[in-house]
Amino acid sequence: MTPTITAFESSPDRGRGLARDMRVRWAFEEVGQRYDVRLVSFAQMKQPAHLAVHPFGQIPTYEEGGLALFESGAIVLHIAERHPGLLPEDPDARSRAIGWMFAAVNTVEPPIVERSMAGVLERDEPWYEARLPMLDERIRARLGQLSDRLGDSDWLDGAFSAADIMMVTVLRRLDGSGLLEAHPSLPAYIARGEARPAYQRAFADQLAVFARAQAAG
Ligand SMILES: N[C@@H](CCC(=O)N[C@@H](CS)C(=O)NCC(=O)O)C(=O)O
Repeated sequence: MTPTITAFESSPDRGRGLARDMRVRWAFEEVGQRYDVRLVSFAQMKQPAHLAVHPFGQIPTYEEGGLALFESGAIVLHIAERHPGLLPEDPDARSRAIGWMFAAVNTVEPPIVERSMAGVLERDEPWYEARLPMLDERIRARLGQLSDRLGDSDWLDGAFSAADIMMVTVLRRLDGSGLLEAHPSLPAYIARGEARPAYQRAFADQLAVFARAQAAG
């Protein structure tokens, strides 16, 4: 059965591939699994039909037969566990890769999301300018630590894995912030991910959704 995921009908990032369906699309492309996409509006995401699949009214979701999943990390892990190629065979290496997936969403992503949400929701507040350096500093600290660990390696822990899908897509959310450039290994790491044919197919597919939405007005 072909899995179906959900994605924004009209992505607020205007096709930059920053929404979290991108990491799921990329994982599907890496393993060569076909998938369908159901596009949802912001209003539809808050309706009972979508809330039955995603309790927080967000995208992405994953449905296949009787299985319904939410949380992009859980979905990518599910794909990686059912197809070869995205997690190491060796049990210890596999556990480390899964650990890096958690690190991406639980340690690196939160300060990045907080900064971008502040930019959207607090930009006109009197405290915004004073708070921004504190938010930036929290991100800088994480980027420094990540860059130290990555060193000269191509990927987080040996061969490319689902962990790199998660980390690259998390770091891409900093595009345009000016925060990545202090650690040249990180833009290079992102570029290695973006150069993968599977990434490019996933990116083109999500961009086509945005282009169609624009054309439809
Ligand atoms: N932790 C969740 C976050 C999901 C999330 O924040 N999705 C965003 C799009 S990238 C969304 O649906 N935003 C709309 C909303 O929250 O109303 C995951 O990784 O799947």
